[in-house]
Amino acid sequence: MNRRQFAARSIAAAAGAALYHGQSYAAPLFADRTPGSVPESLIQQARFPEGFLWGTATASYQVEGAWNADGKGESIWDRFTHTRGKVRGGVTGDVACDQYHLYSQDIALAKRLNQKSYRFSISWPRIQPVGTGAPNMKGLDHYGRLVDALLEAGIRPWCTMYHWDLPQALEDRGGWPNRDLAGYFADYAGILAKHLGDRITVWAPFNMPWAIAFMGYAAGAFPPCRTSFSDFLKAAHTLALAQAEAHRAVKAASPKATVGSAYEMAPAYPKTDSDDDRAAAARYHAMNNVFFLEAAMHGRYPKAFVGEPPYELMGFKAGDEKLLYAPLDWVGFHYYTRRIVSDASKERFLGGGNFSGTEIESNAPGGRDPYTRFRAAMPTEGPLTDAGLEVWPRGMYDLVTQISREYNHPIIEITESGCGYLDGPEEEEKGRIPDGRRIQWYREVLAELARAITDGARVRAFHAWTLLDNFQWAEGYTERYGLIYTDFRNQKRTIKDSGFWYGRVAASNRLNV
Ligand code: IFM
Repeated sequence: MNRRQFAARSIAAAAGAALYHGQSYAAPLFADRTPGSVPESLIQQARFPEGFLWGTATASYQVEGAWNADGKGESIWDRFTHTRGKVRGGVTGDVACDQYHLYSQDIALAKRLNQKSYRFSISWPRIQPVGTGAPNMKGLDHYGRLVDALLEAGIRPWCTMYHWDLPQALEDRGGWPNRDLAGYFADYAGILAKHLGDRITVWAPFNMPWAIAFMGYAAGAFPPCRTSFSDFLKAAHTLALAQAEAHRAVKAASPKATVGSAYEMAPAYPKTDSDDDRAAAARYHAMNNVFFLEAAMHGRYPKAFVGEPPYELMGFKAGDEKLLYAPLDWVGFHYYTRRIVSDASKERFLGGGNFSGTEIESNAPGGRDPYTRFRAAMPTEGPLTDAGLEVWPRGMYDLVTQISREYNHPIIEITESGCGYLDGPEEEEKGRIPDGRRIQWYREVLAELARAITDGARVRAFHAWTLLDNFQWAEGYTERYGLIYTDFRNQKRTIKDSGFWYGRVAASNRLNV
């Protein structure tokens, strides 16, 4: 696997929950790694509560296009995709799904599929072209129209304030390792809440903050492509501060606001039953899953590091614990796949790996980075999707029940979950898209979610990733996660079989449809 494939797999699989009860792990989970599917009876019996919010998720850079329209500034993803050799096929998100112009049509499609929630992100450089200063009213008006159209369609607007498209001007000022960005981000969040907070009540500051910090500043796989572990730590701390500052800014500007999250998470299982591997899996859970959740809920970082957190390197100042504290109203996280984690703390750390293999950390002596010291591999016992992720439905149950347990049964929203399969229109089917593998993926993962709800998890929403095939970051247009097929030559949308199926699920709260 090359560096790019690693990056693509990592963003979807980026994280893992070490499965333990209190201090000791649930050994049966390790023993129970039988590949294979969920019993059909579980799928047939699955029921979701009345009022459950079925939705889809998207992200500004992946769908909007219109990269320089109406006063928008340059983002780091514009700069990255405009640099030769960065994206598979040399493509860009300049047009993507052109949703900036076609949003009414896409919302009509979501309504046709009985959707009740739409998670979208706002592009910071549309609102503040250089990341600071007075808002660009044309950008705000665009999102105002989008939100109005959603409300008109009976769909809840769900806003991610940042899904990776940092204004390039702020990267030029040091990017996320620069602590000042926490304040700039809070200003931006306040602007959004002031102008849109009368209609949006559900907000999350960041999509996948760990990936922002690690993939951008340590792995160098995403813009700004830096490879400095201390920059990664600093970026992580700024993001945690920014999350809390934005939370306060949104609440101050909009009394109706509720603030949660859109964290990447995946259950992590220790590779062996050894104490070392169990401890490594716990560090993985702390770093990749709950680092920002713990910061918000308790004003502290979890035990992600071998030894004490490297506070100095992170730029942690006295009193920061108070700034980090901003308890979430509900907890949002993604589920795609799982991780198998092993300890690397007894080896000499030799520099972070070569970015080949299933995981950077799999072939890096000493682990993924000098501080967390674990390897996390993506197993291949289950079948793989076309996008290369292992299908492991049981992980949804394990993850949801673990977070419920650890955080005192919060309200949970699944902010993303989905699979990349390349099925397209079939001529002999008159253009129909029979993507049965995607339907089966959702049937099984959702059956496991229903089981977690039956067992007491307070899950109120599920957002499929994604409404329509879109720009898949460094993989360009070579992966398709949509319930709707996008023909990028002419922007024609075709609902896949999975889209029709998901629409029936949304109408009936059951999976045997
Ligand atoms: O497309 C991405 C999305 O932007 C973030 N989560 C994972 C998805 C699939 O890789």
